[in-house]
Amino acid sequence: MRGLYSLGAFASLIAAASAACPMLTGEIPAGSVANPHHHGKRDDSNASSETEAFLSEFYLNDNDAYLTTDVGGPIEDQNSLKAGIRGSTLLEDFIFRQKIQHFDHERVPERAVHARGAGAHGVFTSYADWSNITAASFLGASGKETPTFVRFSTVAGSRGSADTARDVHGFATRFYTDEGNYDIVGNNIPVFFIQDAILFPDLIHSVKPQPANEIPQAATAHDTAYDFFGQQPSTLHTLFWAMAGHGIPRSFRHVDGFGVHTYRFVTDDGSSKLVKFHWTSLQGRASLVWEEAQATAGKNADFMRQDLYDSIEAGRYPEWELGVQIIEESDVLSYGFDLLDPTKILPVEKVPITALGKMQLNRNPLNYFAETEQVMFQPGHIVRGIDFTEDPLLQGRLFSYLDTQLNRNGGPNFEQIPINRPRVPIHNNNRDGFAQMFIPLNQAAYSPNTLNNGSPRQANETVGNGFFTAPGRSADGHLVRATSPTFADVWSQPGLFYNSLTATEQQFVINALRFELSNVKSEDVKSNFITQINRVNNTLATLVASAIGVSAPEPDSTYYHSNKTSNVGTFGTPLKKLDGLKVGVLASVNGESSIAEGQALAQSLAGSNVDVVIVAEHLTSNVSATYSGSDATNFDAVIVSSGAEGLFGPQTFTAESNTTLYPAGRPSQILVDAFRFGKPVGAVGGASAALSAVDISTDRSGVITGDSVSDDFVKQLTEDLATFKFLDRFAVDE
Ligand code: HDE
Repeated sequence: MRGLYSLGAFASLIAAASAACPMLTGEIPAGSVANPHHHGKRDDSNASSETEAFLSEFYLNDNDAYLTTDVGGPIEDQNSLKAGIRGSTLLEDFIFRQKIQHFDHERVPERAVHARGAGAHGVFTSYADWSNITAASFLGASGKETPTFVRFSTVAGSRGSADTARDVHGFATRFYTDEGNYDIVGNNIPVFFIQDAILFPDLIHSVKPQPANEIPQAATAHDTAYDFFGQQPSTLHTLFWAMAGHGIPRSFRHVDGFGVHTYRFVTDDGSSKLVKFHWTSLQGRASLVWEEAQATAGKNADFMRQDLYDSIEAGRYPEWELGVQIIEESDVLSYGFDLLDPTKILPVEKVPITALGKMQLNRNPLNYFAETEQVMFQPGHIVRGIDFTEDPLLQGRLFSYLDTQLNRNGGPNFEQIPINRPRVPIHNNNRDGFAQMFIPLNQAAYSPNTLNNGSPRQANETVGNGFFTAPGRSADGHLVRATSPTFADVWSQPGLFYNSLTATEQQFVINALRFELSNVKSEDVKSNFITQINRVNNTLATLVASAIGVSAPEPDSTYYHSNKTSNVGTFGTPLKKLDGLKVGVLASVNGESSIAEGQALAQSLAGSNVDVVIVAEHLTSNVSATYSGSDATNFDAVIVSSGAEGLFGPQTFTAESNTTLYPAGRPSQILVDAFRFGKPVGAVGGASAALSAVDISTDRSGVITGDSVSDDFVKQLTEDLATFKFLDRFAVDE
């Protein structure tokens, strides 16, 4: 029997929809729509073409078409129907009514959390046959490709909030495997704020804007958030990660991802192991600094979605390696904490990461709403070979995602939306509901049945591999409402994280907490929070307290230790790739070789996939940005080219040198801000006068000068871009 929910059924549906008016348009057959995004160096792997073939069934193309109503009637005039040329408009105008009505219903509820995000399609390739550790089919052969879709997000802000708000970042991945959809709904921080899902509404209510005035947007810097953090110290570990660079990444391409919970891998023969998932960015980790993130939010609220979109359009496909820490079931309590506790990391020194495969994101969505907004990730989307654990946070999530998605979609049929549909046929007895997209033919919609020859029947090894729960799992015990004593120590690991940061990164955490708490009004909330972080580290607590008018706390040393782990910061390790980084060349249309130097630099950096943006007073065929439209936040490094030096320094503020083309002092501001934000800066030839005009010493690290755009100059700039941030520009408390 043909798969009930096969593509064929959809093809005809879409053919009907896309032929705006066959009579008038001459028909647009389904599947004939060219993808306007065929360019770049997207690999033509099987999985990429599978995505193209699958999604193109649903494209709706308006090329060379006449307007119609939703039910297909041609529309020949776009004025509303009026009684007399000056009105009123008539209620009988169904064309008007339908158009306005559809518009009135365009919005669906945004996600309760993670409302702001950006997505992309990709391909996952397994490095090997991993059937020794999991029966998951997408990990079953070396080189096996599986289409994916990823959505990155912030958590607290609403859908229109700024990308660079300080926050945990979502990293949700869907694998369209040949045994159904599998989602890893993870974050860029490996731990979470709470240990029991029942506290999730409390956590989110506390970090969302204050109830009375809906202030502040996308920020934890307010009373309710710190009240909760101070009362619920399990939040501290995640909060510390968010206050460090992880809360303000340079881009989605520069974050790692984590499954957070411990999961299970199960083999065909039923043996299971515990695993923790890691996505490691092959671009490297990179972060903004706080002032830069704040400025970026104002200058370009779309900073991170733009970066992801542009990188993919340019064929610079970001990549991540998927790895797991593998732990014996019997070791669940062997590492000094409970692996079921999602507020803990398992240090890589204890269990290293085994790399399983690689994901490349290589295709932008063609319609934000249809794909990125309508993708519905669930921790419960699981496949054979992977299983849950008893982590009480995970258990609660298994309920929440489907539940909230029912609310967002008005019914259960959202799994039939193109971005959510598995790439395998669906057969079951689920029926009806709002917006059912199929026409089920089976008259015996129940099981067992004889009238449809027992179909659809249970999967087994001969007709399909069925999902199974790890046979070794068991559960018993008294019914209790309690937290396990193995979850009790919530202070040691924030300390482990903090100890493992460089001095400057520690200072960033201190400064971040000072900033956040200086926005808190309640003295009780401030001092309660200091009491909690004082259990982590007395120096940290004292330094934060000193800036917010709270007296220095006495040491509270029960949990103090000097243990460290590695690889938890965002600074200090050079980037692995420079793809998509931007160098701003501050030039002048009047400088003789100013623009030519920018072009030379562009040529030299093209091999590293670094973009050069030439900035000058006004646009020309060789100048792509103006001083009025530019800002240090647009660039990862800033170089002044020779002949532009006259635009820098105090003289910009004199009446003679003032110009209406850009705000007074803008070129200097870009240079100074780039330096303050820790970026490489430099000057060619006589433009070093620009550096001295703004008091930037050429002795400082990350300050590059040269007589010309020589090989040495380019080499230094390339190295400095990989260093990314020069931390000696930031003061540290002694
Ligand atoms: Fe989520 N989370 N979450 N979360 N979460 C949602 O589901 C929830 C948690 C994460 O790009 C919601 O469909 C509860 C941890 C991501 O579409 C909602 C708990 C982690 C996304 C929900 C958690 C996450 C969500 C809102 C505590 C990292 C966005 C819309 C038990 C491992 C996915 C939706 C996307 C979204 C509930 C905790 C990651 C309300 C109850 C831990 C990346 O169902």
